[in-house]
Amino acid sequence: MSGYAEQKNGVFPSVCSLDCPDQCGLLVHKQDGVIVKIEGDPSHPVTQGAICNKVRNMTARIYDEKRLKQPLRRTGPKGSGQFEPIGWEEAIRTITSRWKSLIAEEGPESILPYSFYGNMGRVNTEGMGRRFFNRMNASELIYSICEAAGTVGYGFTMGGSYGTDPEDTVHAKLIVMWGVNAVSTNMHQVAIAEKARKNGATIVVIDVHRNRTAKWGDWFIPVLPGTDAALALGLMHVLFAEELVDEAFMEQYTVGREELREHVKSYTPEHVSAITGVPAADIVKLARMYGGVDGAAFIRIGNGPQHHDNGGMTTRAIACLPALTGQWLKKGGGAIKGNGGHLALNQRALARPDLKPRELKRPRKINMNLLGIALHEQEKPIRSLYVYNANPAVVAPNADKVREGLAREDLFTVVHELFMTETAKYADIVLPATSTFENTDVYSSYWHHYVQIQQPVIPRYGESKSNTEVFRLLAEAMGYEDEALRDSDMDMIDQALNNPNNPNLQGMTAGLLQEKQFAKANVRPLLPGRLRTPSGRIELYSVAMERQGFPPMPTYTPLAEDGPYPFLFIPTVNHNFLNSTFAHNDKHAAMEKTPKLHMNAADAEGLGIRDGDAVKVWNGRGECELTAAVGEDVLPGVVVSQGLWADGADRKAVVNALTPDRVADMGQGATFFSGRVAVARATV
Ligand SMILES: Nc1nc2c(c(=O)[nH]1)N[C@H]1C(S)=C(S)[C@@H](COP(=O)(O)OP(=O)(O)OC[C@H]3O[C@@H](n4cnc5c(=O)[nH]c(N)nc54)[C@H](O)[C@@H]3O)O[C@H]1N2
Ligand SMILES: Nc1nc2c(c(=O)[nH]1)N[C@H]1C(S)=C(S)[C@@H](COP(=O)(O)OP(=O)(O)OC[C@H]3O[C@@H](n4cnc5c(=O)[nH]c(N)nc54)[C@H](O)[C@@H]3O)O[C@H]1N2
Ligand code: SF4
Ligand SMILES: [Mo]
Repeated sequence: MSGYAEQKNGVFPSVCSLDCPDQCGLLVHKQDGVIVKIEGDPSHPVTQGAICNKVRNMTARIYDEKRLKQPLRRTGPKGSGQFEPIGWEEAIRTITSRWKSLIAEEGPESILPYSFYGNMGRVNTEGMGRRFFNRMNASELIYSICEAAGTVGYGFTMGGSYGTDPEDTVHAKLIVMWGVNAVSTNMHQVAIAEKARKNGATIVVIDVHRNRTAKWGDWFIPVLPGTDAALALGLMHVLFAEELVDEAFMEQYTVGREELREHVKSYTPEHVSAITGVPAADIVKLARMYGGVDGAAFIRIGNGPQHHDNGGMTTRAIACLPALTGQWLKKGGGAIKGNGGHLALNQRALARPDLKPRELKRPRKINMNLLGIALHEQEKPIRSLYVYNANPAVVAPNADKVREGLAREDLFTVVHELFMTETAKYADIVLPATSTFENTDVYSSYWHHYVQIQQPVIPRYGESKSNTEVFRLLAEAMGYEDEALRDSDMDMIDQALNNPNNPNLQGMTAGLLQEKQFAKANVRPLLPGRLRTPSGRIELYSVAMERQGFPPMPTYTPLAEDGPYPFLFIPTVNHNFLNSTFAHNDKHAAMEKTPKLHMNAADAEGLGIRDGDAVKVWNGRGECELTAAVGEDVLPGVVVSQGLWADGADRKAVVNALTPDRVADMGQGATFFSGRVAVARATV
């Protein structure tokens, strides 16, 4: 091992573990055994020493006095946050004896693991935990809360999560930030775009909110929520009509161009303008810009288009644009929705689905977006929930339903956490988690092409343990004897990197990463070459979609009905938190000040709301109280909040109390941005 953790003083290489595309290389400065400073590693080729404000202030989180130090047992009502400390042995015994009787009485499906990427380390997210619950044959979770809809939609067009190498995008002459608040959520894409801008590139931002990214761009195009597929089709209409398409490229590398040419004829700029709220002249202008650019055009696709009822199809539609103008052969041209496919690790080796007992039938699958509904299931109730790397009471849709479920007396809940989150407050047993600076793990970005290693830089905090350590203890106490449940973290890193299905990782080993800290995967350009679509080409027309009951070509479908409320509600994430992470740290909360609701001045005036007023926001699912930010940053009829805050002592601030638990058109994805709300001044 590195031995960094034992050294009292020095500067040690590390990697940011947060669920952020940038996956920065870090340098951790230690004095007298504690971290005194975290900065960017200037030798990292993509992140180049720059890091965000969140992580520059990370020491405030690592050493926050509110961090959990020992296992706890609940003493008060669920949700009250009253606990008493217990020892690890007792905690593990309590959990496993409960599980043993549940398995005997109701079967392993009565137990549900719930996790996400609070820590992006592959071994701690996709390794031992998955192995353990596979061995148990517990209910399976469908990991759909983030980018599932768009991943499926983009995949129909492009064959998987494969996009442009972001390092190449410095050569682009047109950069479109499409429903991505990159200044806050992908700052190095912004840094690269800044360099491209110095070389003459224009930056266009398509969003529902004049946010930091919109203000930074050259041209902001406000669009009505959930209408981007229509906008993409309108652009295609103009590209075909004005012969701005690259026929030779389409002929060689796509299927369905003639069908698409015919199909988009009805999406005239006037028709699309009526749907999207974008003036027809702007649709024509953008299409001419995109089709006429002298050089490469690059589109960064964010969560905006995909966290909607129609998110899969919308992403699929946007993903067709680069093919129409032959961008995939230009250095820096194309698109990034997610680049996870390029760096795919050996998932099977990590999760070991083969550990499932053969004699048992495959367990049910539960969509994490429907946790609230699942916890209310009567017939085969979930009796135990094990939560790690996630905070569903705040981040999951229809959060009040989730919290009602968590409050069930007959649900045995274990939460492994660094902080007393809203979710942890409902636990029967809370286990303290290490921070990733205390762990060994491997990281592969879903945006850039580097793989990195994390070696412990500080000793464990209090009695905390990493996810993998806890699962090894649980496995032992359950009496599971499989060798795979005893593998070390380094063993799992080796197994994960050895992926015969991904030639890009050839030569990538734990040893190499220990020596170099990071290494670039050997990713070749997508074209020329065969894509992983059924035809091997970019699919403008998709037979696979047709077979699955979707329209085979990109199509605009309006959002679902969502009750008689006047505003479309877009609850996005914020600058100083990472989803709900940091919401519990006073320093980060203070940087963000207060949870706001952005609304149009005309709407505010009609309701007698002034800037800075406390407002109540509600619908049939729940309510919360935010501070009005009145102006011209959103279109009339739209309200936007930023940040996944916890409830305060005196006000409700969990925006997901309002969000729909419908699933998107594809991938059973989340529809956080397709809900409707009413707004009024809060009475004081
Ligand atoms: N600072 C910070 N960074 C983060 C995160 C964080 O919480 N904070 N979260 C991380 C995670 S897990 C992820 S997945 C990524 C997400 O990063 P982004 O993709 O940037 O996600 P959001 O900030 O939700 O941005 C979605 C944007 O889409 C806009 N939008 C909403 N609806 C629509 C629409 O219908 N059309 C269009 N065109 N725009 C729309 C919103 O106004 C918002 O600006 O960021 C990661 N990085
Ligand atoms: N309204 C609305 N809701 C959203 C979104 C949105 O844009 N709007 N975004 C959605 C998206 S894109 C995502 S990805 C999800 C994110 O959902 P989550 O992944 O649940 O997000 P976080 O709030 O970051 O919670 C992660 C938790 O894991 C804990 N943690 C960190 N490291 C470790 C570890 O090593 N071990 C253990 N046991 N715990 C650890 C952290 O302390 C934190 O409390 O939220 C979704 N929810
Ligand atoms: S949160 Fe993102 S930008 Fe900030 S340090 Fe981590 S990887 Fe870099
Ligand atoms: Mo996400």
